[in-house]
Amino acid sequence: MGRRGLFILFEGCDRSGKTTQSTRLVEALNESGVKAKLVKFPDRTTAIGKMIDEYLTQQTQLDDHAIHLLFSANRWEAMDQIRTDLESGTTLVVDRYAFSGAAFSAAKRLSLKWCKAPDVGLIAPDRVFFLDIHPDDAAKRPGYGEERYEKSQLQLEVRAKFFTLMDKSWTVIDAIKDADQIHSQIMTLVKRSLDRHEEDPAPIGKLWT
Ligand code: NYM
Repeated sequence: MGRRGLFILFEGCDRSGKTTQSTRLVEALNESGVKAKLVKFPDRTTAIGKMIDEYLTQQTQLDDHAIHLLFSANRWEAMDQIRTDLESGTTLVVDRYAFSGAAFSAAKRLSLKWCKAPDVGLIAPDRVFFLDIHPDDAAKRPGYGEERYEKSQLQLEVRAKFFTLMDKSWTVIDAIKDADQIHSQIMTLVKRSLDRHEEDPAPIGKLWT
């Protein structure tokens, strides 16, 4: 059997360029012969995802704990597919994950320990790119402010929470740079991870265990 795929994650504050960079990375990997697929959280297409979308677009109100658990459930419902894809050799490029879950809810003053608990045991990412942008710069980007959470003070607190969640699998990328430059920086690092994985494959890990 061939090597499993890698789980590459993009995290960051709102409008930090995650969607642009994750989409470009998938395209570039596929073009270079590496089978890759984009996964996005929240996945707004499922029944749980629709509830999340209604909350984010301010059509409904929910208790902070309840929405936190829905975000987590939205990841758990995707685990079978994620495992199947990784095991079949597909590299997954994931746009947000449990770190967004913990950072956003903890910034709303829920305890970080409580916030992490429902996501313990999810499949762990192999490599995380944190697209770092100051909230004042993010606020200048198109579309900012339309959804819940897109406010500078909250984003500052979210950014601080992300920094407490980082470990050695994370790379902080200066997201104010030009998109092409960021893309080539990430592509170089991902190629290196793929080469290392080819020589010395690691088993699929479990998050926060
Ligand atoms: N968000 C995202 C959370 O609060 N918890 C989570 O677990 C996840 C995955 O939802 N402001 C927040 C972060 C964003 C918003 O993200 C939706 P996007 O990437 O704009 O669809």
